[in-house]
Amino acid sequence: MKKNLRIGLIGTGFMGRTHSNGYSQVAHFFPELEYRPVLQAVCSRNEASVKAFAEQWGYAAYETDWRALIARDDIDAVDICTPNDTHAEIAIAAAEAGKMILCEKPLARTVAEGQQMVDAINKAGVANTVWYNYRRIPAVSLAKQIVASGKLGKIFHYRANFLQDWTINADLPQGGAGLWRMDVAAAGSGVTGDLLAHCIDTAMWLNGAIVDVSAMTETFVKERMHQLTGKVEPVGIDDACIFHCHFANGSLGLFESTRYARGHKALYTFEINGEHASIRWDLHDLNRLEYFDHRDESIVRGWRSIHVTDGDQPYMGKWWVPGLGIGYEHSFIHQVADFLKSIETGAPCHPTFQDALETQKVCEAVIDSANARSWKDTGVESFAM
Ligand code: SOE
Repeated sequence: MKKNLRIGLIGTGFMGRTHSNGYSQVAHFFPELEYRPVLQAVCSRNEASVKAFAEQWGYAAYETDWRALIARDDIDAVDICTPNDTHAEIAIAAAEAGKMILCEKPLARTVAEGQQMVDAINKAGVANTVWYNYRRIPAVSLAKQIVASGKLGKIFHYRANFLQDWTINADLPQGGAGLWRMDVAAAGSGVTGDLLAHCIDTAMWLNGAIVDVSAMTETFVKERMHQLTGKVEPVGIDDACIFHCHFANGSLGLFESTRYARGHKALYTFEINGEHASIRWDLHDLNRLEYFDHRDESIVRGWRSIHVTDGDQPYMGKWWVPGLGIGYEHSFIHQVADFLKSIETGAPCHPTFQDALETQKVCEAVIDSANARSWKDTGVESFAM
């Protein structure tokens, strides 16, 4: 007999859909799990749209006030898919109500907010996770296995990019529904919290703590019309950010993110160079992991492209047959599966709020470094790998 995990989802945008799909699919592909998510209630301020969302995805009920959703005693886990400025308030209230919490990335706008969230979940002792979903793309999980096996040897370099081009138009307004990522009050930062946070989470998971950073940021369009006030207002987010850093293991890191790279929609790539071998990955070809091993016989030595679709590679035994790929949405299904498993075993589901707070510390040090034009220590002492 399966146990139900009754989900209360807050926020019905892009992420609300990816998570709902995760809950809907997980039992089909991970039938062995003891817990099964139940789409109990969804919440969003606009009644017509939340009602339509509930019908479309099969939620049993809907609310238009998140406090009402948290107050329901038929909800076990609260999933926060709202803009960043609401994460702390909702998460703290959910923890006080004894709910498990799944929170969209980044954890918060600032380290101070994130720390309050960590304190709240620690006090309540509730299960928690943050949706840094890219870890759970099978090729990225395979990269983790390869690094952990020591095949790369001593690591020298970690390099990552996350490039987009959707904000180049100077007439694009800032703020409000769909565009809150452009408003520093709602988002906390621009590409640093939205995109580099993903790269930092993956990087620290694969290569350990980032100890200090030197960054530069740029805001290419200085003023934009604010959708909520109707006025032209200064833009406070970073449109682009480049930083370099030291990892605790002695390797050097180089990171770049922008929303002004014409032609790139969501190009997340990373490369790791070690003493013996290197690996690289590209979100646009997400089923593949590139691997180069200097120890190969010289006449056949070269970059090999591993199609990560075999049953003995991470997560792939759950899907089709070898050779057939999966997509972006599967990373969320995998995170739901891992969260359900963690409830079963009592082990944490990484990245936890604490892990995401460490990522937040790096993001904040990056912004501080760019503003001060100087190196900043991150304060990250260790990272759960
Ligand atoms: C922004 O465009 C965005 O949707 C991020 O918010 C997501 O976290 C990233 O995965 C894709 O891009």
